[in-house]
Amino acid sequence: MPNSKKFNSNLKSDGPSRLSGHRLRIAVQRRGRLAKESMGILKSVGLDFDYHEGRLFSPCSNFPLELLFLRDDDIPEYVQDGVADLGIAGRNVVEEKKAKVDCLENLGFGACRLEIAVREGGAIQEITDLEKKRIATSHPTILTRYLKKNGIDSKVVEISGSVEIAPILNVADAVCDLVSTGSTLKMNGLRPLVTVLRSEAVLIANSEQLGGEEKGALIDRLRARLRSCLRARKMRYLMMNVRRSDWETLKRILPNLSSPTVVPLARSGWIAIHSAVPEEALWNTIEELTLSGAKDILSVPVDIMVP
Ligand code: PRT
Ligand code: ZN
Repeated sequence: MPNSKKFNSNLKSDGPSRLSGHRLRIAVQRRGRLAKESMGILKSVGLDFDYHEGRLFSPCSNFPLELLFLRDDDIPEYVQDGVADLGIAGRNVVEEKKAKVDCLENLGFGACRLEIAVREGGAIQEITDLEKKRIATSHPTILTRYLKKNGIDSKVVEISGSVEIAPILNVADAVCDLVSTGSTLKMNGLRPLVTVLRSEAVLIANSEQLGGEEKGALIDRLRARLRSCLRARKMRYLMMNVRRSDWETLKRILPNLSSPTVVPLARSGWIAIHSAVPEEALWNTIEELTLSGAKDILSVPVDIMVP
């Protein structure tokens, strides 16, 4: 990720009224796999806007920003050309379009892999077997770059959709397509051979195109909100009651990245502990805490985490 220093971080007089003449435009997918979550993440950072099918723009009522609804393939170029200041698109599309944009944040949704896949039980067993073979893909730029880097001389067959049926139609010997669950490959008698790219939705911007400090300050504000929400999504807030005498042992179980809050209880010799823990470690932590004497454990989701 490029760093944010290209943008102005000075927020000392950043009130929306002072910046009322400046409005950001963010391009998001109109409909498709990223549309709902793109709008969802913007709502989760407190932005209020309406979305109606068929609408091109939607203004935000409580932040100087408007949404521009596009096909995902067009988003990187529109951001590159300054039609939009920001965009949300799959990393695969950003790289495929070779857009001159900065990826500001990984957004934690739209995860998939661009995989080269081959016929189950077929002659192609390893990457070197792809030499002189035809590979169908809707990502010719990324595939060509990958083949060149690995010194493999294959023929790239560009296809715009339903890449997975190319081997059945004998249009290609292998495919290079996006995979999330893997069931489409399986249904078409294909198996993944190698991962060419890992992708997820990313927030993009073109810092060269941004005019003035004000837009930079608005982008900084939006990024800070997004980071607070993305950080929070990975955490849970744990509350529990413990004997004061058990606290030294229990302290070691709670991850040191969060400093726990200790509150005295009316019940003599007992304290309440509150602590944020990573969601991935939640159950192991709860089990360890229980074994070490913690009682009345509650876990609640966290919406926002500002360090
Ligand atoms: O209309 P528009 O041009 O805006 O949308 P689109 O139809 O071109 O794209 P869309 O909405 O299908 O995908 C948008 C983005 O979602 C992609 O660019 C990826 O970044 C991301 N994404 C995440 C995926 C998948 N997962 C995915 N599984 N995009 C496509 N697929 C397809 C894949 O091509 C294959 O056909 O799903 C199938 C495989 O899925 P599994 O679950 O069977 O493996
Ligand atoms: Zn598309």
